[in-house]
Amino acid sequence: MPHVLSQQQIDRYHADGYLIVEGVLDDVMRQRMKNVLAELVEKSRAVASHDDIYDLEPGHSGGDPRVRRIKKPHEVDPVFKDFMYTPKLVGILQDLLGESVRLHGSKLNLKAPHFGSPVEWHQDWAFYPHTNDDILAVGVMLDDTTVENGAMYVIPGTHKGPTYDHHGPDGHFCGAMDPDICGVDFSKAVPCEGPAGSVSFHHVRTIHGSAQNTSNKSRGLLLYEMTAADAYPLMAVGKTDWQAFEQRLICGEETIVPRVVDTPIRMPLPPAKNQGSIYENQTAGKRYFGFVEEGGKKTATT
Ligand SMILES: O=C(O)CCC(=O)C(=O)O
Repeated sequence: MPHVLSQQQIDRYHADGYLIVEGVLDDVMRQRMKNVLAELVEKSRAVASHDDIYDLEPGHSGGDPRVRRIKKPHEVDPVFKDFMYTPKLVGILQDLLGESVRLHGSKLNLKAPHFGSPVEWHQDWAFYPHTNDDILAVGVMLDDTTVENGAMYVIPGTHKGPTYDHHGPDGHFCGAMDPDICGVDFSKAVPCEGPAGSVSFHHVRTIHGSAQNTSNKSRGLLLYEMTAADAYPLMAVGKTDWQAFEQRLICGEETIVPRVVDTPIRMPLPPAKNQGSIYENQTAGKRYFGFVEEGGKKTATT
């Protein structure tokens, strides 16, 4: 018996490679998150360049703080950790991934009104291949989310297709598909819209991306990458910090027996020249969502 979802929702996730569920994050916890976020943006005034917590938009300054991403929010404030263990979320994860689930990583992408950066088309699988692909990203909508304020788009069914090349012209990984040569029909993309508190779940192989925020409303998307506990990361072979790995078990049983499934894999190697975040990685690739020059710096736009 499923824990939270209906069998129809579970079947739809497996058929389309994504699912949106409303009302997973309650308003009290969401407000706590928004308050923490406002404080973090305020504190970023003292930060001049990307660091372990902040990924900054081009044009960021002490007088005009522009934060693009909070890195590893579950390590930055307990509210982002607490949410991972809320019964409704855990039940949905078990319905989609099986009884034992591990956190791979987290991030909080902010899209401020008017300038919030786009994210180019990609598959998360290209960044972190594992021994099996029972892996998904949880996208928690901290604001009412629409196309206008930069909703993430997914292309249904692409989780059953190939793993695309995410390398740039120089042969290095760049974390983005080349929109001109990949042959994907981007007109099939659908936006993950929903009222604040809704959560999208997209399969690790589903192609997705998002445009610039052109509205006057902010869009916060809190992302958790969750894996079946028996999916082992290929890039970490031989250098797994076991204690940290074990501590990321969200529910169920630990295992040291990886389940190995034949899936299309490309390693993200040689590594991206521009390190730090997907935004930095993608500056080396071609754009679908575009670029403008602002204050002598390149920034992305639709
Ligand atoms: O923030 C978004 O709209 C997309 C995020 C994403 O795909 C990523 O950070 O990998």
